[in-house]
Formats: sequence, structure tokens, C-alpha cells
Amino acid sequence: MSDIKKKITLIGAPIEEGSGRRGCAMGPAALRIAGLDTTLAELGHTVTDEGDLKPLPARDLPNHKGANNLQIVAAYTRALDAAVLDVARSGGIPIILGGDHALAMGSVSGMARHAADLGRPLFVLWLDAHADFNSPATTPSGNMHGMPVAFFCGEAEFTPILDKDRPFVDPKNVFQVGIRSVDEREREEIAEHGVRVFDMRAIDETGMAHIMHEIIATVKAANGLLHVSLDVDFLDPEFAPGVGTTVPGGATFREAHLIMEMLCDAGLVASLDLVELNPFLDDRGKSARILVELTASLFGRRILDRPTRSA
Ligand code: 5AB
Ligand code: MN
Ligand code: MN
Ligand code: MN
Repeated sequence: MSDIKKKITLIGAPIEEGSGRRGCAMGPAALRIAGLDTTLAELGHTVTDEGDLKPLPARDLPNHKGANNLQIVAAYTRALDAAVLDVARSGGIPIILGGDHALAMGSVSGMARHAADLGRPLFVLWLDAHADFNSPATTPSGNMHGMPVAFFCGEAEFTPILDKDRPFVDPKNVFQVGIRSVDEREREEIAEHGVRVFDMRAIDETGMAHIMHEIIATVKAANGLLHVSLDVDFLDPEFAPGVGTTVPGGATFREAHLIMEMLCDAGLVASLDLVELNPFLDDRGKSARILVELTASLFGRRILDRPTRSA
């Protein structure tokens, strides 16, 4: 599958208002400087860069307790929902250059619409230290980058950011890998809704290959589309320090690459978020570069030309 040439569209989403600090707005620029477009083009894909979205704050929405910067987060959500659907509908693969993780409210909602149009289920692979299943009612911080999963599963419908009758993602179709920091209320929510969590302990116990075989087999069996959402803090801070929410004990360089290599062979990935990169906190572009390298593995770069070994 990795030899199939794709139509890839880069969409910059320089949102930082979903996180508690400044810096993620420089993420799209850092990913471009690290050579994301040329790297994908060298692998034979057709790459278009749509530039950065410039949404206007959604002034129709009132301030909401527990949802910091709601108007600007809603504006990005609406813009990305439409932009991602547009690209996917025309046969392209959208890659969203973040920007903080609140942007997944829009990117995943757009892909959920696309999957519904095709009559196929959408699965989400959430690579993150955090579960991001808070809502304005449960959040300890008010930061909306901790809420996207609850939002696109239809569990954080507190104000009309998008239409309420849009397609949601079934929480059982969300695979969370690398999790190691979950809030008390989130813990209850993800269990109640059946989110499929492979925490760091599961990775230690069974190994990444086993987990990925299981995920890929599930998506294939359901003829699903797969959206991958990669939060920089999924990686151990040793490899990717350029993020505001580092948590020790994260995925290694090779564990992350293996995920991408196996997904590439499986040929299931329809869309990708690269989020939470904070170049202001990075070490000489290290984290931007690793995101580009991982994306290259996802889209066909291989060490040797051989298929994935069976489990
Ligand atoms: B990230 C926390 N759960 O809700 C919250 O980086 C952290 O997109 C959220 O995963 C981290 O504020 C959001 C404490
Ligand atoms: Mn996240
Ligand atoms: Mn995170
Ligand atoms: Mn609930």
C-alpha cells in the first residue's frame, strides 16, 4: 500500500487559544521550515499547501464558564470542519498543521461527515499523553485542548459550535495510545463511554506491534476510515521537548515510527493532525523535525522494502 501515490493537502491551523499558553501559533511555520511539504513530495505524493486558516472569532457565541477563549476556538472548529470535509471529499488527504489540540474538534468533525457520506465508520487513533475527554463541566483548567474527544463524540455539546445533528464519532471507535495523564472525571467518562485505551502500561506489557495489529485489524474488519491525531506530548520529552504539557514516560522514537510504518502498510489513514508543537519551547527544531520524520514514515518512507511481519 505504501507505494500508492496520494494527493495530500496541508492546512495550517495556528490556534493557541485552546491551550493555556502562547507558542502553538508558530507550529505551522515550524513544520513548514522543517520541510514537511518537500519531504512528502520526495516520496512521490502530490502536495498542496493551502496556507494558514484565518478565522474570525465566532461572536454569536457568549462566553461560557469552563471554556476559555470559546469564540476563537469555535471559529477554528467551524473553519476546519468545512476545510477538511472539502479536501477529503475531493479525494485528498488533509494534514492539519497545528496549532493546539482543540483544532481536532473541527478536523475530526469534518472527517466524521465525510465518513457518513461514504456510509463507512470513522475510527480515530489518538496518540497522546492525555485522554482529552473533558468538557466545560469537568475540566480542571478550562482549556479546550483538553476537550476535543468529548466534543467529536457528542459528549460536550454545551453551546452551538457546530450543528447538533452532525455525525459524531462512536467513542468505541476511538483508540487512545500512549495515555499516562488522566483527570479523575475523565477516567470515569472514558470508561463509561467505552473509549479503547492503550495506556503506557499496555505498551510496556504487550509491545506496540501487538497493539497496532489489533487496531488495524479492527478498522479493516469494519471497512473504516482512520483519522490519526498526533499530539507532540505522546512522545517522551527526551525526543520531543517542544510542547507545553510534557509528561515523562512517553513513547520512544522507534515506538512512534513503528506505528507509522504499520499504518502505512495497512493503507487505512485518511487524515492526520500534527498538534501541540510549541516551537518557543523546542530545542533547535528537534520536535518539528521528528513530526516531519514520523509523517514521512506514515506516507511511505521505509528502512528496507519489506512488508510488516505478522503478530
Ligand atoms: B492536550 C488537562 N487534562 O484538561 C486539562 O495537550 C490537560 O491536548 C489537557 O492533550 C492536555 O487541562 C491537553 C489537565
Ligand atoms: Mn492532546
Ligand atoms: Mn496531550
Ligand atoms: Mn458522559
